[in-house]
Amino acid sequence: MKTIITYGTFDLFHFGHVRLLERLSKMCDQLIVGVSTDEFNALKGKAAFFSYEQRSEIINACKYVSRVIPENNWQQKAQDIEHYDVDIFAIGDDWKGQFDHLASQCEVLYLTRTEDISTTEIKNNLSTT
Ligand code: C2G
Repeated sequence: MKTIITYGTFDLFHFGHVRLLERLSKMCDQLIVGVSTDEFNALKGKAAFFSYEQRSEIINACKYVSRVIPENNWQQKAQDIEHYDVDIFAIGDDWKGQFDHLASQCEVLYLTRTEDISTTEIKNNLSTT
């Protein structure tokens, strides 16, 4: 069974997120998503509109996702890869090069981001209407 893991905040779930998860799901039998907790988001300097519980509920409802786990810190990826017997770590190419060190444990894949959509853009557009 081929397993892929990816991580993110996934706030205001949008088609950019969906297309990433859809592409990944087609490459594996099991897609695990680490959703950033509110505490970890604070470390990332991000303030999500939806809470961790709400964002996790939304990701869990996505048909492309097999399992949702909390992302509590930067360091857990190595343990998660071992624990879940992950074949591929994947993330959008806005992170290109940042996780190459995981290549000692599994394949590392950076997928192209979807153009013209981001949680920040959504928030900015809504705040000006
Ligand atoms: N994404 C995308 N296209 C977009 C927006 C986002 O493909 N238009 C991808 C990102 O590249 C990422 C995932 O969707 O792989 C989640 O994006 P964010 O919620 O912004 O995640 P981020 O804050 O980058 O957190 O340890 C990794 C971090 O937790 C990643």
